[in-house]
Amino acid sequence: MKSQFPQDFIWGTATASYQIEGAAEVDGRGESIWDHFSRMPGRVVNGHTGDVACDHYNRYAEDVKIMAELGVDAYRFSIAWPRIFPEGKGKPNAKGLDFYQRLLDELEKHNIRAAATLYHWDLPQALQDNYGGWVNRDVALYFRDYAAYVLERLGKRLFQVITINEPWVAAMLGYAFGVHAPGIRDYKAALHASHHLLYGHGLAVQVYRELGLSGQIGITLNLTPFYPRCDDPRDADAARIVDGTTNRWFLDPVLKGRYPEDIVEWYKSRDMMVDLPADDLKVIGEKSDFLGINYYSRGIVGHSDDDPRGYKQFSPDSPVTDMGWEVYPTGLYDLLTRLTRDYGSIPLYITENGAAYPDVVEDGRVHDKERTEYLQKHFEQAARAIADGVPLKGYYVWSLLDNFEWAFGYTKRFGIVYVDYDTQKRIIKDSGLWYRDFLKG
Ligand code: IFM
Repeated sequence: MKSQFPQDFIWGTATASYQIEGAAEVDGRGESIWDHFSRMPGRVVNGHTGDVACDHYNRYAEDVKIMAELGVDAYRFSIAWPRIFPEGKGKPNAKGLDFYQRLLDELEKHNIRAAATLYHWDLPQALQDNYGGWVNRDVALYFRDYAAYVLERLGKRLFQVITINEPWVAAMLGYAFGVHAPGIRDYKAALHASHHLLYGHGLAVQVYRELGLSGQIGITLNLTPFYPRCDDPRDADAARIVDGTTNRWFLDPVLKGRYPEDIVEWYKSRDMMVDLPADDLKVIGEKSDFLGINYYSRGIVGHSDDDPRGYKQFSPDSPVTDMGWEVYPTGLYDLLTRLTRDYGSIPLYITENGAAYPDVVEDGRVHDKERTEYLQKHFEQAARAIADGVPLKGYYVWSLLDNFEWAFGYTKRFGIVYVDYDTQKRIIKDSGLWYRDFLKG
């Protein structure tokens, strides 16, 4: 199947700083909103925190060696803002940056290309305490300064830079629904946050251009295709709204320089719209080199007279992963072809795709047949999309390691490498061995 992908296709794995690094108080790292949130009783399952996680901060060389054994071309990781600026701004912490230099040395030793995400949700707590976090426009400016500091020093070593990971999740789960850090429940605040995250993205793209860096920069969005429950036009309308608030609210400003008019009207009709400076859209729409897509599943939407939003999501009868997310590989094909149809030929990267299953170790092995099947079927749909003309350039499996799955703590395992959290021993799961063999062609 590998031969169905172009020769120069990039195959990789992905992780994020707070989910794997641990070493929360080492070498001058400041507190992040996730350190703070995970200590609040009842916010994370079992009170788990990222204090130790996979201890990747100390074991990064071993983890890079595993990637080399797998044979990946690239590694997508994220840089922890509070390691670089413990207070979010002001005085940088050289030791924090040194860690990423060491990681890059190791990757280069093994010929693995580096793709760095600048923001994967670990906002310095000081920016939450003193400014209200992403609700405040100034935080986007501090993000620009942090991005400039990192890109000036590491930019040449990164073949790909992802500005912000999943602004919908950061804004909505963090500021509207309160299930992620910082745990706020205020929809209007979340709309402001979404705008400032996008503004921060645009500012980072500008910095990248000013520095004359020759790699690629773009944003990663969590994109979910939504399908109407049946052919009732009211269901189609419901699916349009959910697609609009979740997908187009982020795609349109980045790729077309404007918010989707139907959704602006929908928010206005519900008195939920906020003032968003129109001038910012010029910055948000700065030309990106690629679009990163995190795809896990689809949604089924129908109209509802009982729900105040006027719609409801419905569960399918098909198999789901340990997250309760339907396994729906065709959705990836639908999504990729739709993006090319609606947004033109911008190069696409799947920056995350994978599945959580309740893995067990048997005789030193992890027989995660379902995860292997999940990956295989999604790869097939990606190949199908390429054959139909989609400019898909790379694919990062989420995740290299089992890790801290946010509000679910360590109870959900997404890795193609198993982590025994008591001993920190790593075991390449059968899915990882399958991926290795696939990469060998
Ligand atoms: O673990 C997360 C990741 O941090 C962002 N995208 C979705 C993954 C699975 O929930």
